[in-house]
Amino acid sequence: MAKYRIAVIPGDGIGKEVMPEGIRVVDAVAARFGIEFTWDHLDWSCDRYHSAGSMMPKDGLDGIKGHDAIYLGAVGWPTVPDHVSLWELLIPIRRNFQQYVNLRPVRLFEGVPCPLAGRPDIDFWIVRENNEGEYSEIGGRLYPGTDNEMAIQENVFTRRGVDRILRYAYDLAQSRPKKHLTSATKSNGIIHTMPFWDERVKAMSEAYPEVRTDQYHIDILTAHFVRNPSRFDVVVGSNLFGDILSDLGPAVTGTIGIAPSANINPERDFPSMFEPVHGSAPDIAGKGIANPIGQIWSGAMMLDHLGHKDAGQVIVRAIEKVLTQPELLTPDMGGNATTEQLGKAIADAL
Ligand code: GGG
Repeated sequence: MAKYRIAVIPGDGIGKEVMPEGIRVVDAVAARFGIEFTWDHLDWSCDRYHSAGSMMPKDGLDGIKGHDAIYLGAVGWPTVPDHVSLWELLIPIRRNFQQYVNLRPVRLFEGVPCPLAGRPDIDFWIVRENNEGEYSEIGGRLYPGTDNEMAIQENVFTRRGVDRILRYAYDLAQSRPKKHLTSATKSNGIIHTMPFWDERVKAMSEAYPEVRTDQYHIDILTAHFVRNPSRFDVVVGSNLFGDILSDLGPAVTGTIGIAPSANINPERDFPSMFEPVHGSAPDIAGKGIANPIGQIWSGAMMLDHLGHKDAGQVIVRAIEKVLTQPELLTPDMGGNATTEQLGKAIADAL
């Protein structure tokens, strides 16, 4: 029997509500496929920040580096500055474990109310660079409290970092029927890092002659996401652009609540991490109405990563089935179901 030890970080807000549903569904499919999961629950969160002074213990990463994967809910709460909660928890995990690929599927499911006319066929992947770029600690504040006060933030784009995310995105595009890659840029305004990004895209494209490459400035690209999302196949972007696009993509499919993500360490020398795209949603936290599908689908991506593609696909098919039943939709999809009702329905539909 395949056995896996998973570090579970429910985190904050609705992360604590959707995580039990993710575990319920993964455990249910695991039982069918003869897989055993041991879930090690960690209290790393803003609550811990208040009680113990930090989001996670100092030696926290050492404690989980031998786990097979990390299953995370959501991070952030209004009582802790967002840059503190992110830089003390999510970003150290992504960086120390070299999870440099953030893979985020965007799909319109039957049954989910879509704001776009004609319900276009939407089924593409966003590949977000996850370790460098605009998410950089290089910079500082000068002359605080004076009229000359300034904040400086450096972007970091390395050839190694850019090439490895482009290679991942091109490999993915090459494996898909449409073989189409779109690069997000802004080289007209950001005159050092973005022309460099574009140059590396051009160089990488030469190694993938079958893949059709195009590129758009991020501003018009967001417009195309809204006006014509079915044109996309694989979209690759820097850390910030990928983050923005991967909220916008699911939003045009009706709800960000269903969107999953995988923070992947492709070399597999450290655990990868699986988390919904959404955050802790303080506005609905505690009400039991959060959509658990982003968490559950992230569990399917975890199974896929661990080598159980079939088990992951069974979960996705159960999600497809349940979404066609209006009485099982949570409020973000226009229904009245609770987090638990939807999670249980997916487990029953496996
Ligand atoms: N489940 C994802 C989550 O909690 N995200 C919080 C957030 O602000 N993430 C920013 C990022 O992914 O860079």
